[in-house]
Parts: sequence; structure tokens; C-alpha cells
Amino acid sequence: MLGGPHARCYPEDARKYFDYVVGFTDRQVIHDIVRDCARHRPQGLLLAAKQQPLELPGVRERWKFIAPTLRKAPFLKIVPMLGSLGCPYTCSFCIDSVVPYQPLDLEVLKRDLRFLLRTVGRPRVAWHDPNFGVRFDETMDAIEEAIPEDSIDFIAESSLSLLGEDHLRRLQRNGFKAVLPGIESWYDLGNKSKTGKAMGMEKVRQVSDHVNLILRHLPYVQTNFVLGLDGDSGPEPFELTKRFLKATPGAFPGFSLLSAFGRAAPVNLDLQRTRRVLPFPFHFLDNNRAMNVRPKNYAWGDFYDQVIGLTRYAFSWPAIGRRFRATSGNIPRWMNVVRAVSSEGFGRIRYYQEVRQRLHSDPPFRRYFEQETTELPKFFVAQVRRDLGPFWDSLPPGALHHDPNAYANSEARPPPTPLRTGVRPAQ
Ligand code: B12
Ligand code: SF4
Repeated sequence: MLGGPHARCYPEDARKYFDYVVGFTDRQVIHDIVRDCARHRPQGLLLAAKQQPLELPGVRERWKFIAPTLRKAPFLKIVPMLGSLGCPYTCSFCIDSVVPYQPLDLEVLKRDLRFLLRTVGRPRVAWHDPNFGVRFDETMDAIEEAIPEDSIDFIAESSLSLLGEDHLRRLQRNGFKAVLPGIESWYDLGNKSKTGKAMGMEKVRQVSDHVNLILRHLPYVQTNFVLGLDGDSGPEPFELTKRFLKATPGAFPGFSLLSAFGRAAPVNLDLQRTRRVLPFPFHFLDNNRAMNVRPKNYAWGDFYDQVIGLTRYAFSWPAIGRRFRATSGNIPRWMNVVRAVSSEGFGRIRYYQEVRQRLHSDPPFRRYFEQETTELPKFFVAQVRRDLGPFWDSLPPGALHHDPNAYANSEARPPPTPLRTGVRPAQ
């Protein structure tokens, strides 16, 4: 049985290898599978509940899994929690834009926080909600009711629109140490940044002021950007991000190359229909090692030149120094330095430079990017082989290939039917 993001985004691929491929899952789905309990070959059975479950096991129930994982964490030991699922916003590239926002039970949340405080000295909790604090007051009331002020360190991914000064004060009082707002683009998605129709330099100024305000209340801010969105063209978006970093020296920038994860997002259907999705193996789909969407307004070489320029700027020694000085607290300061000099900063500059150089000098490599061939360049095959080590020989034949247009192609076919009564197929 396979569930999780791969099963949800690439069911056509997953069913080649698994008897059950599961999307949203609730007790009924599990019950159906256990009752059916059969081998489904040559293609696994697709199953899904209509929506995300209304309740999930809390930290106390998951503690037997969380505790051994924390023991393995070398430095920062962080407990993952969820207060909600889905998101009310509609960023077209995001898996949660089509999942209705749904808060989870606040009583479970309170019980879990009390449990953590009893069990761990000073816990660190990362809220893995796609967008933390949509129901801000209810959630904060629950936290304040459950535990004393500032007794747990919290990390959360929230959109800027939820991070006004009143909210920031309350977050600060309650031990929030890091937030990760998504800015994504200077030309789009103004609603989630609270910048409305502002674009370009005007949006840079507004967002920069806002992030500097956050930094006055919370020690760590990571601002996320998506590079290569269709609204971007020419050097300007990259130059604007540099201006933003200069004006907001304390923010740590997280850059993602635009990626289309199968069925994850509404925009993927259009990207597949217009044949803009490249068949990079799943191994590389981590928002960085490969960009599997052909950019609309850039040639590959120009795009990588811009990405390299921006990454170099963001992780140059002067920028690292500025970030160090603009950040308070030892852990946030040094974390920023370590991230910049590790595979996330320096490592990516080296990697992108290698890709850029091969686009210039390695014809089979360039042909793959230009969608003139689907034969995976040796450069990428070698990486999978190296990363898998002894597991390379266990890779099933064909596992490095998938249909990048499976989502669009499936729209033309009737939905799959259940193989047995009582087992519901995915919608
Ligand atoms: C939290 C999160 C993380 C956390 C995970 C921490 C952790 N230990 O869990 C962190 C920050 C570490 C992380 C990292 C990464 N992530 Co992430 N992450 C998420 C996020 C926001 C929420 C996932 C979640 O827990 N949801 C709550 C659960 C309850 O919902 P669910 O996952 O949909 O699960 C339901 C079903 O899928 C099913 N189900 C799930 N598992 C199983 C298992 C079985 C057996 C069954 C039957 C059912 C089942 O039941 C659940 C209830 O319906 C998702 C976006 C999203 N909202 O889905 C991205 C997401 C999963 N991440 C993604 C990516 C790309 C990454 C990174 C590669 C990013 C990077 N550049 O490094 C890394 C990869 C890390 C890794 N090694 O796998 C992508 C995956 C795309 C894809 N299809 O492959 C997603 C979908 C975001 C996106 N870009 O669209 N991530
Ligand atoms: S605000 Fe964040 S979680 Fe919500 S749809 Fe946009 S990108 Fe996704």
C-alpha cells in the first residue's frame, strides 16, 4: 500500500508497484482495504476518501514514533504538529489551493501541548499546517489556555496576510521563534502577502517593511520564493529579489524552482496540456535539483544565469555578514550561516553552475531540456546511482521513467472502476 504525496500526485506511476494506492485517507478507507486485503496486479487499486479526515492522531498517540526520531536528530529536536489542513487561498501552483481549509480539534491540540511540556524539557514544535493561523484567535486562545506563556518554542509557516503587528505581538508572547511566509513572486499572489495589486518595486518595499517588522518581534524569518513563474520575465524579478534582500538583511531566502508535481496543483493540468512538463525522474523533484517545467519567458541558459546570479548574491559573504548582524540570538544567527555555506547555499551555486555549463557544452543534456529527447542524461543517471548506493540494483526496471503528462492524458479517459465491491475507487 502506498499513501502520501507521491500516491496523491502520481497515482498512475504508484499503481504499477503497489496493490493499493491511496489519496485522502480516513478510517473507512483503511477499513475497506483491510477487508479487501488482496493482490491487485498488474495495476494497483486507487482509493480515496472525499476529503481530508476530520481528526488525526495527536502527539500523544504518535509519541512512540516521534521519540525515536527525535533521538536521531543531531542538533535541533523539533516535534511536528498540525492544527489545520488545507488553505483558503488559491495559489495555483500549490497542492493545498484545492483542499478546503479545515481546523483540527483544538482539544487534541491542547492535550498534546500539555503532554509535550510534561515529557520534554523545553519543547520545540513546528506547525506543519500549510498555512498556520488562518483561525488565528481560536488557535492562539487554545495555546494560551493549554500552556504558560513562552514555555514552548514554535515555528510556523504563515502567509504575510496573517502576520499583522497585533498577531506578531501575540506570537512573540507565546514563544514563536520562526515564521516562514511565502512571498513567491513580485508580480502575482498579492492577496496572501497583503499587498493587493501592488507589483514590482512597490511590492518589494511593502513586503520588505513587513518582514522587517516581523524581525522586530520574532528572531527568525525565512521568506520563500518560487523562481520561474509564468508572470516573471527578464532579469527584473531576480533583481527585485536582490533589492528585497538588501532592504531586509535579516530574512533568510528560500528559493524553489517552479516544479509541477503531477496532480498536485490546478496549474499542472495546463502545463501538461501545453507539453511544458519534463520527465525528470522523481528523484530530482525536490524544487532544486531539477526544474521540470519549461519556463514560459526564459531560455534555459538565461534562466539558469539568473538563478545563479541571485543565489550567489543571497549567499555571498557580504550578504551572510549582513544577515548575521541583522539577526538576534545565537541559534538563528548561526543557523543562517550554516545554511548558507552548506548544500543549501554554496552547494546549490555549484550545482546550478554545473547544470548551466552542461546546457552549453553537453548536447544530449541540452536536448533533454529542450524536450527533443526523453533519454535521461548520464549526469542525472549517475546521481541516482550514487545516491541509491547498494539499493541501485533493487530499482525496478522503468522506475527512472514516468509519463509527465499522465494527469492531462487521464482526463480524456473514464475514471477507474473498483475491482471488488465494497472498495471505493478514487474520484
Ligand atoms: C509538512 C511538510 C513537509 C515537512 C515534513 C515533515 C514530516 N516529518 O512530516 C518538511 C518541511 C520536512 C517537508 C520537506 C519536504 N517536502 Co514537504 N510538505 C509538507 C506539507 C506542507 C504537509 C504534509 C502533511 O503532513 N500533511 C498532513 C497529512 C495528514 O496530509 P497528507 O500528507 O495529504 O496525508 C493524507 C493522505 O496523503 C494519506 N496518507 C499519507 N500518508 C499515508 C500513508 C499510508 C500508508 C496511507 C494509507 C495513507 C497516507 O492520508 C492522509 C490523510 O488524508 C506538504 C503539502 C501538503 N499540504 O500536503 C508538503 C509536500 C508533501 N512536500 C513536498 C516537497 C517537495 C518537500 C521537499 C522535497 C522540499 C525540499 N525541497 O526539500 C522535502 C522532502 C522531505 C522528504 N525527505 O521527504 C511536496 C511533495 C510533492 C510530491 N508530490 O512529491 C508537497 C506536496 C508540497 C508541494 N510542493 O506541493 N515537507
Ligand atoms: S497561501 Fe500557501 S498554503 Fe495557501 S494556497 Fe497559497 S501557497 Fe498554498
